[in-house]
Amino acid sequence: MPRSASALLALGLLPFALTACGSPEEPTLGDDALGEAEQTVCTPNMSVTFGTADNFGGGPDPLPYAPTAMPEFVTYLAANGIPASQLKTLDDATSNRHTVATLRHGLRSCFTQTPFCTLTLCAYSRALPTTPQNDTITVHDTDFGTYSFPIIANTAVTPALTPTWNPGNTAFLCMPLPITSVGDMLQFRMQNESMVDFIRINLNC
Ligand SMILES: [Ca+2]
Ligand SMILES: [Ca+2]
Repeated sequence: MPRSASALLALGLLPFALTACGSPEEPTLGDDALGEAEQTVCTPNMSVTFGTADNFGGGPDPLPYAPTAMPEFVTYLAANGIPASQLKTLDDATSNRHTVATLRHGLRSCFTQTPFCTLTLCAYSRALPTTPQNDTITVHDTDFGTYSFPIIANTAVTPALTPTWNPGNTAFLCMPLPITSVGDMLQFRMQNESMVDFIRINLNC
């Protein structure tokens, strides 16, 4: 029997906002990221927000595993040359650190029409000194109990997601995810001279 979002909520596995969404293009800097599920059934257009849309100001945002990510992913990164000392969480303006977040999106039971549904990940981000121009966003898949972290998306911020990415630039960076490769969770990593206010995953069917 597929786990419903309400069942996951009862288990405490949805510590974020779950709302129907409109256009995925614009951030909504409102009160929709306060950690309460407002919708518990699958609809054609849904979004899940991680962190608080507070214009980079209110950190640390409430995220599971902040200020890093789930321990198995932190261990994986360390084994691949990125020690925990180089990681940071949302709203952290420290340069030369990797923003990481574990995204327990709770949407998997809604992937009923794949590949007709599309999944998009957006990060409201700001470029920091000194060389953000070469920064990238990498997304790893993770299933409960199977802690391997295959990369399912890896995109340079510029020019793929925005034409320019110079210190002080702010943008809502959106990238498609290969929905058939997405399991229970995702691991987000943005390196290394950028900061992230909040992350949003949009499901459109
Ligand atoms: Ca950089
Ligand atoms: Ca924030």
